[in-house]
Amino acid sequence: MQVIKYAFQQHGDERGQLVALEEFKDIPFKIKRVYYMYDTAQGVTRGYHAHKSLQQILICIHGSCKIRLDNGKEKKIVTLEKPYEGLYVSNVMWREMFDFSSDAVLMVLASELYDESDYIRDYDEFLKFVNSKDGVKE
Ligand code: T46
Repeated sequence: MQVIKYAFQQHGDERGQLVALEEFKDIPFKIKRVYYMYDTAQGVTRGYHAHKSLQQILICIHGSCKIRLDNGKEKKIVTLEKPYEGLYVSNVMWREMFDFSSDAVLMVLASELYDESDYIRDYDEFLKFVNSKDGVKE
């Protein structure tokens, strides 16, 4: 499994840092939605689902957290701890977010509007979806 972690350009000067993200330039899709999570209780794991179509970039703009990615065949854990790093999470990828620091703010740039019907929240159903896609040319 290939993990795509972007290091965004930082526009730094004596005043501090600034990161600018533009769709189709820094982000490989049109950004239709932005959401973020914070005040995550210690020990909590979020996610436990995949998406049929949604693509996202996860950026831990403050603090740190870990992301477990699972494509149905392989699992990888990625740490996000820098505000200029972005993790690309493709569709058909099971994700779990955990180990949030108490000050973590995890921001997500999403390719689609919120749509509950795009979620696969059952792991066995996810594996079936992965297998049904094998051999299908996209
Ligand atoms: C994902 C990971 C990284 C909305 O009303 N609009 C939204 O855009 C979102 C994302 C959520 N919600 C509501 C739905 C639930 O009642 O907010 C509540 C919490 O959502 P959820 O339990 O899905 O949150 P996470 O942290 O498990 O997952 C979220 C995203 O839903 C998901 O797409 O990939 O973050």
